[in-house]
Amino acid sequence: MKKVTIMLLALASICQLNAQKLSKFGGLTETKVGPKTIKVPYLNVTTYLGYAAQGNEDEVKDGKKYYYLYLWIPAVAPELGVRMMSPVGNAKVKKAIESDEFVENKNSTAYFDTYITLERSDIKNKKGATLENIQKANWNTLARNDDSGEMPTNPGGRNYNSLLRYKSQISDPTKALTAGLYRIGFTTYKTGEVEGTFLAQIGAPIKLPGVIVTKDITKLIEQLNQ
Ligand SMILES: [Ca+2]
Repeated sequence: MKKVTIMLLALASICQLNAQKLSKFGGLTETKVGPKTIKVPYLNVTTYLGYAAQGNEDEVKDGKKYYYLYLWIPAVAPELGVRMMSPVGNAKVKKAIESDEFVENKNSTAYFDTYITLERSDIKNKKGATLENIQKANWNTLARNDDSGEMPTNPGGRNYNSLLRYKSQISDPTKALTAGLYRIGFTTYKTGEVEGTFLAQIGAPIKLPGVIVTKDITKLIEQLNQ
């Protein structure tokens, strides 16, 4: 009897871990592994752990509160992938950038239905990345996603987390993934409050040393000038 209980407990804890288990972040390139076709994992993956809460939104658009993560891409990328899930839960990730808000709220069980956009600005080099320029930059949405079946379900068992992949379109300078300032916009699908911990990952099929991900424009400028 005792053995059965221990086995059940072990099984339950495995299930709980699996609930938030993130698979490798695969890109658009596929390869055959035996009989299976798989998406080749991105070579460069940057992870950011954050916490969104009432009142710290960056913008309100169409009744939705938007939060932004600024992303500096140091070189031409053939493709970018972005995925986000909430809450962070038990997800295990190596070398994640932990924001102060996340560290202060890491035990929070609050989560939200994510919705992401990948946007590029008209700022293409470090010299142009001044506070004034960033505040008045023009942003062009390259891709967006609400719910992805490739992501772990939320604690309610729903497929509400997001994933997008975007291939550079070199023929059009406004759609090409050249070096410069990008941002990931996130909100909840529904209008209203956004609250909870979240994990955001940015993947690229090539090594991109010097990728910066931050919520703070001042920190971004500091890091660019280091
Ligand atoms: Ca969603």
